[in-house]
Amino acid sequence: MQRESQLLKQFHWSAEIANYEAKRRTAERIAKEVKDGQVIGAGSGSTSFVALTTLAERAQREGFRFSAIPTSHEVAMACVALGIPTLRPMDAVPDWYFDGADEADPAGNLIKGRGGAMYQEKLILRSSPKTFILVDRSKLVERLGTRFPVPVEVHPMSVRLVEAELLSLGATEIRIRTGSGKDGPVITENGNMIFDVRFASIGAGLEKDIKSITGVLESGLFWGYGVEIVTPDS
Ligand code: ABF
Repeated sequence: MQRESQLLKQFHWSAEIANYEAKRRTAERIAKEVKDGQVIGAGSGSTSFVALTTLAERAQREGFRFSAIPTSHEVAMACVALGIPTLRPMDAVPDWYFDGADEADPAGNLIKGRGGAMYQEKLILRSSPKTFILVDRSKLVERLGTRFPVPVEVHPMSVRLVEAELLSLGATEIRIRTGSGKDGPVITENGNMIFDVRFASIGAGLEKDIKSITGVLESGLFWGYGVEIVTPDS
């Protein structure tokens, strides 16, 4: 028998979860979607973590199993701790996907990537026939960019080129994301850096323009993917 890992048994979300009750109510709305044997794309962030826990609880209570394709190492660890088998994006197509977001506009366009996992998140979203985006009312905005910048994942060799190209696309502020204290740049799971970019306006076409810059792996702008927005009271 496999030896139990104390470390994994102890794994839990690293910080207290803000607005837990609202996140839990949102999670309950999608927990009823999961069926025996399904493969589910599992997003990152605290809302997704609550959703994953809620799904796992339902499966355990009702005696069925599902697998997850996690969008980050952090979510993969949560899956292991919750006893949910994991697959990689190249192993399977998800039946559906859930994730959080930083901003959602009335058309369901999104800014994501505060956790730096937007490449994996977009890969799984685009592979999935159905996506639920779980947000509280504070994430609903009239125009994207109201509160959050657009994260852009950049190969370190290309920072100078990408900066220049982003400015020519109308960027008004570009910051390299850094860790807290004296830490250097945040490095993603793909070995890249993140620019947090403000634009005077964000519209259709910007996502593709950003993506076409040599050295950009992906951005946290999700435009026109037809996601279903789920709120605690929707
Ligand atoms: C992921 O988690 C990211 O795309 C997004 O930035 C973040 C949202 O986290 P939380 O649910 O904790 O606000 O969905």
